[in-house]
Amino acid sequence: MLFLPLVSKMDPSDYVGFTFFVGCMAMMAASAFFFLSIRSVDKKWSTSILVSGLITFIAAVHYFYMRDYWAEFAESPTFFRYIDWTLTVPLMCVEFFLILKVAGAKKSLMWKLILFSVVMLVTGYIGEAIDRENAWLWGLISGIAYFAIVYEIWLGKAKKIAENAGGAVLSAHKTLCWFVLVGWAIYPIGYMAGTPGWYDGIFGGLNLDVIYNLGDAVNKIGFGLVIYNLAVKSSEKTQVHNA
Ligand SMILES: *C/C=C(C)/C=C/C=C(C)/C=C/C1=C(C)CCCC1(C)C
Repeated sequence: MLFLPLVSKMDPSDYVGFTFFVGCMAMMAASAFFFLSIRSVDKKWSTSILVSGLITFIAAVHYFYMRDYWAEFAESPTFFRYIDWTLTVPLMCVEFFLILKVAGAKKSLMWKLILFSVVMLVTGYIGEAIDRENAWLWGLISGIAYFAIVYEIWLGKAKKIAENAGGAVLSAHKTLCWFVLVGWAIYPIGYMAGTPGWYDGIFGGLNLDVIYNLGDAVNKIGFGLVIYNLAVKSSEKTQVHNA
């Protein structure tokens, strides 16, 4: 029988591999934190915290594979990366819906955000893995879908619902909006660093995977912590009311 090692040898000077390794650990630790926090918040927030934990847990498993793939082939694990995103980014759209649901958000808002995010990721994958010649064009289409998400949450219906809700929900919504505008903008930089195009001279020297790994740590763990904070804050309030 063929013996397949579970752990590949890692070069101590391989800083890209290091970020995969640390990313895997950070995602695991965050998952444990979110899962164990579920019972300490109000019941109405438990699903939101659960989804935060699922996002980092799905990422942890993918990072385990991506770390190994990188160590074995010294090549970007594009396929695993995009499967990870295709599962976790729609879940982040679900998070927007879950926190606004208490203020009367409809499911159609969630599906709209999910649809935009799938368009964003599928076109990004085509540009990165299939039609690299036209990476700039696929990146542009992906970018338009990204801006559709930004528009919807910053200025569209989601914003109105958040404003009606006010209080902790509004401030959590605002923080998540900033994550999408600034935190998610890290990804197109990684894309431009890793695909050929007119932007080669600007981002060509950077490593795509290091940028994506940084983006994932900021966005997946940070996003979850914002929701955790909202849940804890508004659970405290209800406890005071009950007392
Ligand atoms: C946890 C993973 C997250 C939050 C991933 C987000 C990914 C993006 C916002 C990717 C966006 C892209 C563009 C806006 C244009 C170039 C192609 C992409 C897919 C890298």
